[in-house]
Amino acid sequence: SESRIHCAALGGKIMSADEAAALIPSGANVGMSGFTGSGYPKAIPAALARRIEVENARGNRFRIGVWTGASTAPELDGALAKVDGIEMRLPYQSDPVCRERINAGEMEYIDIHLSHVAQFVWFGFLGKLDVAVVEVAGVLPDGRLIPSSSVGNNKTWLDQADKVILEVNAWQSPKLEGMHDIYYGTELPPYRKPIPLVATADRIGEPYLRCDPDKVIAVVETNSPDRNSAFAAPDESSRRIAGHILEFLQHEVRKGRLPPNLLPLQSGVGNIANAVMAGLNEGPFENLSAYTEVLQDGMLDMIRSGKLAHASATAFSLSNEALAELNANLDFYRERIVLRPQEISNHPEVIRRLGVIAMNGMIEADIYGNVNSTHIMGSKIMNGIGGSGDFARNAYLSIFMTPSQAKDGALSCIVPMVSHVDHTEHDVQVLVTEQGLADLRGLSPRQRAKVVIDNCAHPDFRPALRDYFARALEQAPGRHTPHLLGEVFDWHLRALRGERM
Ligand code: 0RQ
Repeated sequence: SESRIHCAALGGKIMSADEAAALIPSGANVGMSGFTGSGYPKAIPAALARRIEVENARGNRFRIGVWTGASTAPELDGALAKVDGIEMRLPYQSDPVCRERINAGEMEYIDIHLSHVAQFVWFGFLGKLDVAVVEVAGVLPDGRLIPSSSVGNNKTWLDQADKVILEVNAWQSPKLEGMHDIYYGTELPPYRKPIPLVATADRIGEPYLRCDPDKVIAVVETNSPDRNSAFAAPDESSRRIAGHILEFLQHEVRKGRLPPNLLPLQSGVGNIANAVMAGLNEGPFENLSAYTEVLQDGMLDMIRSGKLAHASATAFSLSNEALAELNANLDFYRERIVLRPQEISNHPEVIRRLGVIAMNGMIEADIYGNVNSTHIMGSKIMNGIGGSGDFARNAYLSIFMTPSQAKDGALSCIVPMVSHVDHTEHDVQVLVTEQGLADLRGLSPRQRAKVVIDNCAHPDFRPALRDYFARALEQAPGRHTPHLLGEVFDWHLRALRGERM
């Protein structure tokens, strides 16, 4: 097959994944590409894991820091976590092996807003980035890089790392060229300028990643697919959640608070988010746009049907079938999709300016509207905050959604007080479960509690929530946000004992 590496200076650095992995020292902070299962390096993490296993067997502790865009795949997070090769992981993961290590206290993990990562590295807040390992779709004669199926933090990794290792993946479509928009205008304070992006389709940068060829120490050729995320057909609960959201958006249009084609949509990961997109695809709205971080199957369907005129994201997260559809029609999709660095896709300034409608999943919400997106029973991490905070805080409308119950009805996802807070009551405007939708705008805490219990809680848990709230109103020392501190976590404590909440 024809080589994707058109730069003579880099052609001489082609080697095997094992040879490249041997160039990464223990203790290094490694910035890897990858975002929600796309565009991650396919060969070097596994080679590194093999090397780590050998070193560990010899009694030499070998661990690295792994920084990424967001979640990756079993071949990266899973392989390195399995051999206990990760000292520090940031800013987001969703791998079962990784999660187990973190929750066992065997791996450090920092859960960071995705828009913060690049600037924290530039500010020097996270220490030195030693090596970048970045998957690309090709190399131009002058050394510039054609980005892969995600952009994530790659620009920052390539700029900040002392050494760069490239994986050139021939499996990625060459037609990705031209889809990306890499913005190089982010100066550091106090020299920052406004980001000149005023519509989702705007291109403000260039289609390639810059890379100093002198810093490249290895180039590895691969030919491997991205991890696929299979989506379940929307279940009854997801369809009802989607239905409530659609009805609400139509209501907002009638009230004149949203234009007929809405405002740019952001949608999180998972089956509920996908169901909402499926609902919108059948719904009455036309000429929609998206300013989001992950582009799932549902949005691709909407682009194909013409409902969604344009989408801006930082990565794809597609099923096998959707990926095949994308790659077969890239000329069509390239006109309608732009992939940006995550510091731009998730930038508070841009999200606020565009007036994004943010829709994200949650683990639990409390009666006053605080949201927990990350922790099971207050201490066990699930995935991470990801981009949900970037969007929720700055959105025109911030919507959080979940089924009203978890674990076959043993747990209520509406509780007196969340066991961990990711999004405070100040950043949450709408809560949705299959039971209904709570519009919290303009409501005081006491008013919110009533609406959240009546509209969102499962009927089985409503009496206990009403009882708690009534007694808190009577007995709490303050009547603004009434709580009974002595019993507020009894719900979670019951669950931890294996009882029904
Ligand atoms: O656990 O798989 O062990 O049964 O939590 O729950 O219902 O499968 O929900 O896949 O939509 O994920 C918040 C995790 C929801 C996700 C979260 C248990 C439940 C199950 C998952 P099991 P579901 P989803 C942009 C936006 C943060 C990042 C984000 C997330 C598991 O949406 O990671 O928003 N969000 N990014 O059983 C105990 C409860 C529970 C519970 C659910 N109340 N108590 N366990 N579970 N509710 C994308 C990026 O940023 C990259």
